[in-house]
Amino acid sequence: MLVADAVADALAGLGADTVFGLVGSGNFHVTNGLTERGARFVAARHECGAASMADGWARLAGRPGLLSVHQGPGLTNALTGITEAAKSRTPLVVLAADVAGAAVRSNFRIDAGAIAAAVGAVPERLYSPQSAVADAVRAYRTAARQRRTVLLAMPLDVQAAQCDPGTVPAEPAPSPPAPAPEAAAALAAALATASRPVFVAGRGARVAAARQDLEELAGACGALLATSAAAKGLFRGSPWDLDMSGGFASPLAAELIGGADLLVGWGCSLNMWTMRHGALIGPGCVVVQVDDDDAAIGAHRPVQLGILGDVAETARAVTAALRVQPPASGPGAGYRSPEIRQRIAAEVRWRDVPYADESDGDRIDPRTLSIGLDDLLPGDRVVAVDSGNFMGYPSMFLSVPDEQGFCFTQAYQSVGLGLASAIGAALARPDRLTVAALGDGGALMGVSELETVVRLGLPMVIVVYDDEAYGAEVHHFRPNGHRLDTVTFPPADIAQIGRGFGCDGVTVRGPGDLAQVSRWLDGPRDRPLVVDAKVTSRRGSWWLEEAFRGH
Ligand SMILES: Cc1ncc(C[n+]2csc(CCOP(=O)(O)OP(=O)(O)O)c2C)c(N)n1
Ligand SMILES: [Mg+2]
Repeated sequence: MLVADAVADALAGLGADTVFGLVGSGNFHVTNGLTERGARFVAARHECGAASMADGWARLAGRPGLLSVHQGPGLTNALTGITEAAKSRTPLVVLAADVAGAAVRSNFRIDAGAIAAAVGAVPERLYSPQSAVADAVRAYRTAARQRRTVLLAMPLDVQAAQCDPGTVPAEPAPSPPAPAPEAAAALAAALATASRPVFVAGRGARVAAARQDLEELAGACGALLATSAAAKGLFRGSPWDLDMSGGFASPLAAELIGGADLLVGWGCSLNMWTMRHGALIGPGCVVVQVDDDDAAIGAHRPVQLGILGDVAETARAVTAALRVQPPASGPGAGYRSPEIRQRIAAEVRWRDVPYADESDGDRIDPRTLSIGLDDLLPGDRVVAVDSGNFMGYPSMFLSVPDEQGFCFTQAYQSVGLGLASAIGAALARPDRLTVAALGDGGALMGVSELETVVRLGLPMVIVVYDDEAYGAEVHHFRPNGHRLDTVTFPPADIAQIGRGFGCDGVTVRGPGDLAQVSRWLDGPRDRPLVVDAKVTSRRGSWWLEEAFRGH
């Protein structure tokens, strides 16, 4: 069998059924091999878009995504999306064609392994025709089991050779790691005596599907519940849900998290974003971190207790330990009181925080826009957000039904990945309406994938927070009186650009214009909708200052 076919065979046999990419001669056979074995191929218009589609898809499908690219420029074009996936621990296999070993002077030659290592991906390679199937299987299993982005370089000479396909040995997936019993007991003891415990659940809680176990434990010790942005929506519907911790926390959430005497990060790195550079950790607060990755514990801030273990396994073990030594204040007391419950119900949502609407007839206040959209768009939605000054508005004002309703590709803080990640998310969750929230800069950077949205017939709403600028830079530098002509642009008719690609396009300058969005929602939704929202930009967003402190 041809190695390219044998590799496709092995990957399909492991469950790979969706592959994103852009096909050149070097990845033609392996991509066709996958489709011949029943996989769906999604063609992107730029490799970076393909990478972000695979990333968004894998986040919501909960399985490794596949990305197929041509050697050389096909790979380098994809690098920003690959880097985001690697930093987010997205399980992803990059099928990257590579030049033949002897093609020393090929113009396509780059050091694929060095590139993978440089951006935090795992370098892998089809080393020989005989090892190719084992190499591909190892790449896929590393992605799936270690949640890594793996770059599988596929030299053309190896791909074109013959091999004995053999069989892929079945290997049951290892069980998630349980915590040491003493560590679980120590956390139970801390929770039993805490007066104001708060749980902050991150990506590790999301991938461990740990909601129920965490809620049970939180109920037993009276903890309030929050998430990092990566796990937004995890506790949706709980009366004790504070939504996101960090720069996007509402004033009440920040107050209650800041008042904790015990804070437990569950699969959450407690980084500068989630903890506002430590400002959300009150004086004397004890910090505990639970993670299945030893290196993550204490990496961003000192913790008094670190527990190595899977989030769900650990939550269950601590709940069991707490039964042996229940809280002195009685089960379920802790931070939970009728007054706090009432305040959370009335104040924790950003849309319930009073603000002075700055809409001026020509441009709409981004908060007013987001609240208006939150009212109009069906609740069963996925919100995918690009990077920029605008990014907090959709993140904070658009509610999501659960942790599968938010796609936040911000680990690399790159502008321009939002639309493509929304395409991946939409393909993973066709049962939901996908909303891509972009800035005008990110929208125009990733605009080639508008054709993909149209071609795939995705009923997507693409909202562009259009301030005709790289707003993040404008607001960062304007206060010091710098020249801003490098970061400001003349108006662009983004609705018309959308129509050019085959979308419906509407321009929103005030709340009344949102009726056009209602009409689209009431219609057949047979083409995507681009909403060019001309937003006010009198001031920088309040989370932006926080962000620039991290530069
Ligand atoms: C690929 C990339 N290039 C440049 C930057 C620096 N940068 C951060 S935010 C931003 C502005 C993005 O503009 P836009 O999408 O319109 O969002 P806005 O800030 O205006 O809300 C830029 C250029 C980046 N983060 N990523
Ligand atoms: Mg902008």
